[in-house]
Amino acid sequence: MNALLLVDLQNDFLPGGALAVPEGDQVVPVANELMDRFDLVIATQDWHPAGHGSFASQHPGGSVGDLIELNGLQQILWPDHCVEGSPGADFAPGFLRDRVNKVIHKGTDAGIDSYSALFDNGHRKATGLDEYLKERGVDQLYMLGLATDYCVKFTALDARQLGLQVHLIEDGCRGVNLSPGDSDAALAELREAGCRIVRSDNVDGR
Ligand code: VGL
Ligand code: ZN
Repeated sequence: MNALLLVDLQNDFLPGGALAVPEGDQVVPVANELMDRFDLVIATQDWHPAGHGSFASQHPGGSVGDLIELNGLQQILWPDHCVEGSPGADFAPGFLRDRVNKVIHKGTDAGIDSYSALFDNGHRKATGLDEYLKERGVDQLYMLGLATDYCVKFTALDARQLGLQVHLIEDGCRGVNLSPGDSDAALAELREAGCRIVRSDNVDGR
């Protein structure tokens, strides 16, 4: 069974958003076009309570990009972004959300971040996506979204760990690139982990 997973196509990750991913808007048409080719489409939303521990604003003297320790885990500090229910957390304009079968929220616990759509950064809690995929017999996970070097990467690695075949749709992903080359490094790491890197025009979901 194939599924298409669309990662964090949200306003705050688009150019002009709170945590803008360069060219992030360009992946929305790729997502829209692909949804018709799949029987099962899942979309994730980064969904933080106000005052989330990953926000630089919560750490006196902390700046965006700083590395801190948050409840025993290394944490990069981010601008306030994707606060649950806020406009920044909404799906991107033009995204055909009616074609989405299931929405998964992640990062909902203020004390721990969750780049992956499957487990938080400490692998302490599951989001429920693992069970959802298992119940439906999904073994082939096609993925795209934002950002290549964070949420896309860690979701793909977790999916591989669960034994899923992962097909990463390269032209449907864009990265933050806090350091230049982060996205390319992420793709190399994913290839190493056994993910197949594909282009959207070669994807046949059925
Ligand atoms: C993301 C940083 C913080 C992402 C989410 O969606 O890649 N990155 N929160
Ligand atoms: Zn976040």
